[in-house]
Amino acid sequence: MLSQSDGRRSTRHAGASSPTRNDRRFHHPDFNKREMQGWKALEAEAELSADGWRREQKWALDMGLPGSDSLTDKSIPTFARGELPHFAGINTFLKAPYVENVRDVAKYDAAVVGIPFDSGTTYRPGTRFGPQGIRRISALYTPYNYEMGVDLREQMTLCDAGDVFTIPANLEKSFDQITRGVSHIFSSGALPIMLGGDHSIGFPCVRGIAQCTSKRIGIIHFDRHIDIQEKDLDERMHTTPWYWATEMDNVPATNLVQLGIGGWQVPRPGVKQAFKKNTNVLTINDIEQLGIERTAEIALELAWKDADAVYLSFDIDSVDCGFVPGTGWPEPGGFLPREALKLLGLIAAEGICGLEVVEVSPPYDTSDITALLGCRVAVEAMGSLVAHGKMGAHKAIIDKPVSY
Ligand SMILES: [Mn+2]
Repeated sequence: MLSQSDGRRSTRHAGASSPTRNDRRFHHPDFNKREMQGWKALEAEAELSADGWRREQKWALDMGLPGSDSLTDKSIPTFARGELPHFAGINTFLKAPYVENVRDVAKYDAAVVGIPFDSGTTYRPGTRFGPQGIRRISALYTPYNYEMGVDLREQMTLCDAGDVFTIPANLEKSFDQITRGVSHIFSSGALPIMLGGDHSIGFPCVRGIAQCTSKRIGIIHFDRHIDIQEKDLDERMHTTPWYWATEMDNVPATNLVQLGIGGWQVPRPGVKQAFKKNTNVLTINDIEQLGIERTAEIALELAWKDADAVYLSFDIDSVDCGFVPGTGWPEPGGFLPREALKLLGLIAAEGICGLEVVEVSPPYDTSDITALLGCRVAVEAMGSLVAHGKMGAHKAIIDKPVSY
C-alpha cells in the first residue's frame, strides 16, 4: 500500500521524466499564516467582547416582544428591533439609536447627522437625498470589521441625531442652521459625523467646530475639485467652502491639505486662491508616485503642523466616477475605492475632530453604489479611530462650548 502521510499525492508512475504533481511545491517557502492579516483577524475576533450584541438582543426581545413558539432561536423577537434582519426596520445610520431629543447626543461617543442640502450645487442636484440614501444602504453593514478587528457596537457608542433643518431657498440661513447644529453636537462631546449634502456645507460645518475652540484646526480634504474660490455664480456655492473656512483665525489655509485634485473641472479662480492662500495640493499623480502610506505621512504632517486637531472632509467624487456615478460633478481618474479608504484610515488613525461625507446624490446613483461608498467612509473612519484609541480625543480642544 502506498503511503500518503507526507501530504503529497502517491507515486503511481515512478521514474517519469517530466515534472509531475509530485515535484511541485504547493506552498511558497515564505508563506507564514501568523504574519498574515487574514489569519491574524481570526484570532483577533475571538478577543472581542460580545456584550453589546447580547444587550441589544435582550433589548430587542423586550421592545419587540418574544417571537413565536415555533422559532428555535429564542433571541428573535416578533417585531424587528436593532440590527437584524438587515432588510427590515427603520433605517437610522447603521441602525444606531435615533435621538429625538438632541440634547441626548452628549451620551454618545459619536453622532451621525444628516445635512440634506443641495442649494450650493452648480451642476447636478440631488444631494439633499444623500443622508437618506446613505442611511438606507447602511442597513447592509454590521458594526464589525474583519481586517481592523473592531466592533463599533462593542467598543464605542453611536447615535443618529437625524437631520439639520435646512432652508432650500437660502444658502446663508442654511449655513447658520448647519453651524448651530454642528456646534451643538461638538460641544456635547460627541464626535460629529455629517452626511451631506453638497460641499457648500464644508464651511458651516467647520465653522460649527471652530467656534467651540480657541485651538488651531487643520483640514484634510479629499476631492477632485479645489473648492476654494471666493464666490461662484455670485454666491457661496459648493465650489467655495475652503475660501470661507480658512478666513477664520483658527483655521489657517496653510493647514489645509487637498488630496486628489485634478482633471478638467478645477475652476481657475479656485486655483488662484489656493496659490494665494498657500494651501497644500496633491494630485492623483503625486499620490500614485508617493504611495498611500507616504501620502498619509505628508498629509498628516502638513495638516497637524502647529495644529491641535484635524477635520476630515471627504467628497465622494474624489473617487473615480466609475465607482461613484451618483454625484454632482463626476470626473474620471480619481482614487480607487481601496486607495481612498486606506488613506482615510491612516489619517483617522491620528484622530479627527469631525468628518463630513459630501456630494452623494442618490437620484443619479446606480444600485446605491455611491451611497454605499459614502457609508463606508463613515464606518471606516470610526473603525480606525476605535482601532487606534483615538475615539474621543477631539474633546481635548473644546474650551468654548456653546449652549442653546
Ligand atoms: Mn468635488
